[in-house]
Amino acid sequence: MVVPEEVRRIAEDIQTMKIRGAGRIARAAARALMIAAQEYKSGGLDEFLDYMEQVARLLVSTRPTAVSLPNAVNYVMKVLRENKFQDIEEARKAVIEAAQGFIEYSEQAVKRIGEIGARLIKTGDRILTHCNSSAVESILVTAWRSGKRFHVYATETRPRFQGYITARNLAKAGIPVTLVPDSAVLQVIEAKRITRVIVGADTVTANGAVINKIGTSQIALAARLHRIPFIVATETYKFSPYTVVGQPVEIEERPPEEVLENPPPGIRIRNPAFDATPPEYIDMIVTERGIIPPKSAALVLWEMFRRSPVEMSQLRV
Ligand code: RUB
Repeated sequence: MVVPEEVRRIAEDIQTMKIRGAGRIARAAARALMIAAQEYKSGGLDEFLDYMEQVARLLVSTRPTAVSLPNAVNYVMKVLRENKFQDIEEARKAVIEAAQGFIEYSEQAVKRIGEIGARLIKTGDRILTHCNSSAVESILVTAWRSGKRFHVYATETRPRFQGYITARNLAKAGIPVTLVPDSAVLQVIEAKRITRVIVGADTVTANGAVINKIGTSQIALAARLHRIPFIVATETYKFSPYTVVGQPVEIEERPPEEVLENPPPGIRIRNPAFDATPPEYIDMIVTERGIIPPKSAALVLWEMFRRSPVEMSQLRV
């Protein structure tokens, strides 16, 4: 079965991080499934279902950490797995509707997080953020447009420098922003008297830990040291059903060349792309369904999936 060129390209773009950020990855995967369904030509219904499963596996294999990817894929594939269809046209239509539904929900969720999270921002705030999160940007831009005035400190976020994207986007929106090296975080928190930290998430576990860009947990420690609120902004499809029975989240290890192109002989390089911040260091999680304490993550998962913990953990990846 031939996977359409455009679908292969989306998978490759996720892998190579041309498409990046957990929300965008999820929407791109939903779109890829939609394109795959639209482009399918030959064969019968059973072949179509096999082919869609193959595309689903290809998409999920691109990056391992953000649960938004399998959650989005499973959301769309659920309609195929749980319904009986008369013919391919009916099945194709169901996939397209589910994918569009997911994308629309996701875009609305980011907007809603902006509205809910903006209420937490006050004029005079000095806010630190890490990496590039569309949920965080949504909060900052919404707050700014509502007339609140504040300053943002964005970390560079080595080795891929996603902080530059954040700084550029905020500057474009007219928000005063200062770019700082990752290693300057504690100094900046002290010297600039940072008032709150806001970061995004790739995965939220059932016990309320947040997996986000490497370096996030150090910033959480620094925030705790100075008693500064540490806020996470995330859509609920980044909550992981696989973690309800304690399944660990795989931390993506990226190529060493991202850290150093030509390391001198005898030097090994590690390049973990994410880390876990324990719930004790997180003050609140802003979702499209409201603000929750990290300890309520399991309740959100129950509301989303309505399955027993074991069933949830056995959902297809
Ligand atoms: C991106 C990252 C972002 C989250 C949330 O990592 O860690 O903080 O994905 O982003 P990478 P969003 O650049 O490796 O994908 O709020 O846009 O989903």
